Amino acid sequence: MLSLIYFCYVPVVFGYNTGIRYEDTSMTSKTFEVPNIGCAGCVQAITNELSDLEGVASVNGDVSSKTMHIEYAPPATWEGIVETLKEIDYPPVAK
Ligand SMILES: [Cu+2]
Repeated sequence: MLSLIYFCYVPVVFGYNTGIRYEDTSMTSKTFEVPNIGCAGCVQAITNELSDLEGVASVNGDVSSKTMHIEYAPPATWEGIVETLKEIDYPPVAK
């Protein structure tokens, strides 16, 4: 009986935690083009730099479309991300 209760509660607890996490962080996702992307190494360099920023949750890129996708929450800001991209010579353009 005890084990049955345990199994019933596990999904409830996980679902609850996930819900709270999404409410507390106002996650923003943005897709943008980086014309200077020329190969997978460029995407990797951008991914490494942006992943180092505090608040950045995920970075993905596609070489053929020269497109990056980022998910972030405070303290990361779009302005800060743009600033970082300019510093490493991969300025973004608005889609
Ligand atoms: Cu490259």
